[in-house]
Amino acid sequence: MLAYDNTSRPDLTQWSFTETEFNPLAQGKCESIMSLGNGYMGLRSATEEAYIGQTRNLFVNGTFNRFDEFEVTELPNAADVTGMDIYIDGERFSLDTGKTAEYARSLNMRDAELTRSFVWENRAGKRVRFAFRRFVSLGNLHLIGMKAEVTPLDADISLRAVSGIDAQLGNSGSQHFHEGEKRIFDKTVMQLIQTTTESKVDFVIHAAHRFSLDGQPLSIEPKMEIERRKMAMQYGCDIKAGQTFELQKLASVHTSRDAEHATDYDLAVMREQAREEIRLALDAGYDALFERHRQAWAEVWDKYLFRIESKHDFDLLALRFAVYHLVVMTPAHDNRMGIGAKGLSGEGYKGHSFWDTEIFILPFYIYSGPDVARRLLEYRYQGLEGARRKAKENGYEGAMYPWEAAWPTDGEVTPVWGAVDIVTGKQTKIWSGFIEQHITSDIAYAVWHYVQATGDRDFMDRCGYEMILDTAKFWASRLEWNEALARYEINEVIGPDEYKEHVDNNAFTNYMAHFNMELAIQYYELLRREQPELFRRLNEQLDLERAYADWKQKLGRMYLPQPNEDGVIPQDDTYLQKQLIDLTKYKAQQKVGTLFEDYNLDQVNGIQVSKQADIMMLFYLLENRFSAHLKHTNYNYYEPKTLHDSSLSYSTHCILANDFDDSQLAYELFRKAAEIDLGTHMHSSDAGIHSASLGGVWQCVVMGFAGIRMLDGALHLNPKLPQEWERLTFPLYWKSARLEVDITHDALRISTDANEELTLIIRGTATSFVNQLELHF
Ligand code: IFM
Repeated sequence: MLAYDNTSRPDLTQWSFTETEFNPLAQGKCESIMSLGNGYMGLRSATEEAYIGQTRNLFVNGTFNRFDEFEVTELPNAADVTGMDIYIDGERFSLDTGKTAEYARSLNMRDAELTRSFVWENRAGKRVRFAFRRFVSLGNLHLIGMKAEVTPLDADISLRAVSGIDAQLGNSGSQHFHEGEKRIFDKTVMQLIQTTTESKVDFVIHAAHRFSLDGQPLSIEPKMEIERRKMAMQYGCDIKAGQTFELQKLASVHTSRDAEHATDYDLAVMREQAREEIRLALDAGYDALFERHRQAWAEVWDKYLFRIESKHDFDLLALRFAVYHLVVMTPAHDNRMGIGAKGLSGEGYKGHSFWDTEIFILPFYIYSGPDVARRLLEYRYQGLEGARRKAKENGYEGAMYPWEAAWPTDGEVTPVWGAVDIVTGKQTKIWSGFIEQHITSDIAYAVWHYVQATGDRDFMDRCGYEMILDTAKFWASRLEWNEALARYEINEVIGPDEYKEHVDNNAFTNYMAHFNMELAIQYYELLRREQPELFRRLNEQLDLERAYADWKQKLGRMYLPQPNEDGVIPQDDTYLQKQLIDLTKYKAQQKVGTLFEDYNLDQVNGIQVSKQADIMMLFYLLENRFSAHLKHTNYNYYEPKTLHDSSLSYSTHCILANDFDDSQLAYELFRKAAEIDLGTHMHSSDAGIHSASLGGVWQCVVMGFAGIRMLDGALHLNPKLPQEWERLTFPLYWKSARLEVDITHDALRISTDANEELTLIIRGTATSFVNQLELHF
């Protein structure tokens, strides 16, 4: 059970949510949605004591390893430092036994701290209050702080705690680490050094404890244990009724992938520095370390300062939840890393990056933290090497970005085999890595979007032109000439709607490829005219003059699907001829994917049913190429056939519903998007949170209800608050000026420190101002 209000901490209203009952059968939910992290590492919030059904995960961004040649590379699950077994009078504490009262596990997003407390009664009837706290530091990216307080309420107890570093875990059975080296220093500091088996990334993990009784420091002689892939310390203490015993555990993680070791790496130096760091952390203690972390988060919330005044407290909570996880999952510290489709909160999608980043998450950073947006695009720039290799291997030119990406130079890492085919009993083949190709133009689009909004010419010169020009080269080589129809086509693809495989002329793919080439033509001409030296260099590198002639020749003859007599744009060549079935049951489903309980993917391919926004995504990204009427007609055709089985679907539909002035529907769709992880479905997040959908929640608010859009290089605002809301305020970066936007039903106020005149298009009218703008509707 989840509660969204916080009665015991009114200061945390709309900042925290709580699990009010421990459910051993639904541990994945809170492990994921309450996961902690700092972009460097992500820690799933599994309980200290072990239960069947839990998943203990600690991922360090960028540390990909390939188990063997039959699997693709993935983020290895590092050794667990959070496990702790507590024995009361010899009985192992577990919520599976005895009685539990006053249970609450909360994520305080303001301070990024996980807390858990309850009163547990053991078999002998002794009641003990437990309180756990935990954070993954934003002040020091390598540090994890934990604290456990144990207070016997009505009788003395004897306590034993076993706590250590456990590397006996893996990723669903795959073990990514060599056994490694273990040592305990001064009966205090545990040190584990392990190396990944294929990528040879060294991990140095430390953990150490300190204790107090009723606030007085306590020294306890431990019993030490070292076993295979595991080490632990055992501590014992007698506690009188009413006394509080506190155990603090500080842990740290360093790897040879860390940016500071990129050029000058020496394991001996790293382990010594890390050991010194944990010693200092132990001296400082949880509270002091937490204070530094809390201040770092206060700066985050200052930077992304937004407010929603709504009839429903849930709405602001949901936006904060989205931003909390976006910060936790994003490697803002290192441009060699991307964002995983599940962030760093679970094994799902193996830590790989998809178009989720560029199309769903990047807009949040473009408009609220452009420095981070640039780093994410630099990651893709470094990925050009793998993208060029993929193009070559497939017989194309230029850069063909991988559908799933890991370390920048890895190239394509999409696995080949997936879920069971209910008809054949075999595994279903995952075709995305071969034929879901729109990612290439999605990345080019993102570069263009970023530079239009920020005006970052330096990024364009260093990376952006090359990315757009080389991706356009890929598309030109990818086009197929249809002699009978005298046009260029793109056949045999998967579009955004993954329920349609091996289709010809997916509208989204064709239009976006066309956009990519069109952009390349414009940039080619601009560079040639205005930056001859850069042009010369890129021309030499990419053979641009030949490519330009090719683009010019092909662009005008490219097939862009047009509306039929009913005004419906065919999603692909055959979609509109496929079978229509009654989808009522699946539209009303309580969990995603129920269609596959009745059909296999081959059969689904033959039905007019969609997984997610496809043409709708096209309307959103290239919105001024289509009329409002056409968009609405197509929405009415495709939405009833869309099961929103991908978490990427609701937010796009929400934004379009807003554009159609259906603000009630838009609000309902916003809620659905927000509830994918934060809602009460107890299994939707088992494999990790849904990164794209969290970016989508932010987009529902800013691109949807505030109506922000970048069109033809201008910033448009078309605010339409839902009836439930009174007010919306948020920061917005536009061409390096920071704006504070404040929207109510009858007014729009914008303020900025930039002393230059700004021109924005507000509800269709160009409006200029310096510093302040106030408009009443
Ligand atoms: O990128 C998405 C895709 O659109 C739908 N399936 C899941 C992927 C990762 O989130």
